[in-house]
Amino acid sequence: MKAYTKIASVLFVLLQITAIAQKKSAADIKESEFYKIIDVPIPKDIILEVGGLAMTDDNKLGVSTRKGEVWLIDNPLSKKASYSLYANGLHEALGLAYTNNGFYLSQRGELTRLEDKNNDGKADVFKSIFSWPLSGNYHEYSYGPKIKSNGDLIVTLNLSWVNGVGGVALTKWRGWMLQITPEGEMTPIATGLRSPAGFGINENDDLFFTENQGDWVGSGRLTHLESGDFAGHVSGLKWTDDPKSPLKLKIEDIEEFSGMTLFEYSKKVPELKAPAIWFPHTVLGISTSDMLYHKKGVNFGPFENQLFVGDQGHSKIMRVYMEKVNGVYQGAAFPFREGFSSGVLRMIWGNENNMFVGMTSRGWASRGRKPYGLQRLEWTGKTPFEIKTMKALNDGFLLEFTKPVNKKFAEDVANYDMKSFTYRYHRTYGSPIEDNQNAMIHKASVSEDGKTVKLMVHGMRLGYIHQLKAQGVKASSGEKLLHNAAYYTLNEVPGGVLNSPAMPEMPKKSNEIKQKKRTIEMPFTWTDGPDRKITIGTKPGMKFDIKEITLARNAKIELNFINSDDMLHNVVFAKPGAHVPNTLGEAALALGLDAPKYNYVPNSPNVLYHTGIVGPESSEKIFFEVPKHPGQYWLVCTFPGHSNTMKVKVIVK
Ligand SMILES: [Cu+2]
Repeated sequence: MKAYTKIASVLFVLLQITAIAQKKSAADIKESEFYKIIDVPIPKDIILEVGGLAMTDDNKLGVSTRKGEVWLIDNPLSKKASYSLYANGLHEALGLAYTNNGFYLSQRGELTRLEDKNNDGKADVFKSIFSWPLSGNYHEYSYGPKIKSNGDLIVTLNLSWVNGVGGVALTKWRGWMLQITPEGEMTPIATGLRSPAGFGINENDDLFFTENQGDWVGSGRLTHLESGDFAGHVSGLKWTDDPKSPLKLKIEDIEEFSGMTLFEYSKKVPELKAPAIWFPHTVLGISTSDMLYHKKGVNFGPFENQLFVGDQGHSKIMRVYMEKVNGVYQGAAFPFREGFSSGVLRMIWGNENNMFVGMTSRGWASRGRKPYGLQRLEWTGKTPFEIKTMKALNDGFLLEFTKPVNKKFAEDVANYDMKSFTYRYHRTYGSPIEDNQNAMIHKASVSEDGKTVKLMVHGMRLGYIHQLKAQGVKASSGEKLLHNAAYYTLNEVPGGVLNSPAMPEMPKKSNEIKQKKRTIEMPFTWTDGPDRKITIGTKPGMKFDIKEITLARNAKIELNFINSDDMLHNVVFAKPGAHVPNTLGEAALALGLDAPKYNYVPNSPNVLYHTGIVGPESSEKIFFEVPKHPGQYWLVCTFPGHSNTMKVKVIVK
């Protein structure tokens, strides 16, 4: 996960907390009526950078940490929750599971079983179940285990990261999901994984993992993995010549720039698995993490059998409804709950129907500004008015609501809006939104009981994400939808034949939009060239490599922005004002699906000049004239989530 690509700068973040009181968003306030976030107290001397969570059979909450400790929390629901150290000296424990054999956890280089034989509350057995080689590369995170119904243990291994190259598999089985018996027999299951911090198993023993945007990964996504599957990142294919590998596909079998989407390419390469769910980048999170099934019997509201997916950068949890159509998993992702105190990494069901949420920001400034945290989410007993499920039909979608709808509003097609779009499959980091097209809701009909609405849609497209906005739909009581957006990934339709008329061919608009405040060629009026050339780079932890710069008023500047980081960034020269950087960051987020088209730069009078969005290991030069009025201006990155740490004071004299 992205957070782990950054070196912890905990102290820096701590300083920030004192400076910035956490602001509650409007969504957070509305959501809290239905789902309450409650702190689990953490003693001051414990740095609980949560890596894994597991409930024991005597209702203690086990927490493993990046620092290599395992804590047992007694009475985790009470204000008097008490902590005891169960184990320490472990190597970065980013996953934890509990069985009647004790705890299992992943360390960087092995799957380990812990047991407390003499019952003194501390582990005395540290048994290595299976180990894998390490190169020493900082990015070799190991996650899990999750446990299959037969007791086998599943782990996932993050790719190494090499600057200038991207995700690589420096050692055996990096980029893979492995199945390991409690006796230590290992079977490789699937590859193509890049940063598989989140994965899970449903009640049918089906395996899924979540992925973050990155090289070969256009946006966050959830993929169903079966033996022999290839999920898209080529580097793990390095190990397919091992006799144990269930697939033979090679790195060179995949074109680096085919111009295709992953869905299209998967029709060409049978091993390649298209995701069941896409999470549009910055719209539904930026770094998907853990997944948790709403299992039967948990008293947590109307979403039984659905899936919750965490997001680290946005400190929130999304909700997913999945269905199997023609044997293929697909479905819809919805916003669910935001406002957690740090980056959401782990979720687990506790006793008494609480969801525990374990967090760490790792200096990768998550929206929740604390460096780490442990909270729980509690259903208040009130049912929100939500789109509960969204199912694909061959000519539209079937929506089920949590409460009966007002028929008049729900049958008015003007109260809906639909678009479809996709991402490109290529070795580059991320992908812009491709081929965004309007669809048309042709007819909306409400069921007798008012709980379902059938939408007939023109312009549905296989392999595309369908964004539904149901902004005008109200409950029969007049209540508005808590969240009116849904994102359905359409891989298949029932019966196999799509029966949705195509939209009339629109004149193809170029994806490139000319932005007046971005000048990438030296103006021809600068006959003597720039007065000054400056270079700005990036540092780990979402920072620029300078904190302050002084510029002469009216000077002609050539600014070279070199992004040596592994994320996307831009540079925006902004007007004075303490709140300007964060205001611009929020305005960029509000651009939604259009953000990439505008380089994540909002249309605001506070923006004076800017670069395009610059990928990892890339650069861009821009040319501008320093304003004539002296003052303290800004250079800020407006990519969502970055403006808080990525800013430079510009003193104009
Ligand atoms: Cu940035």
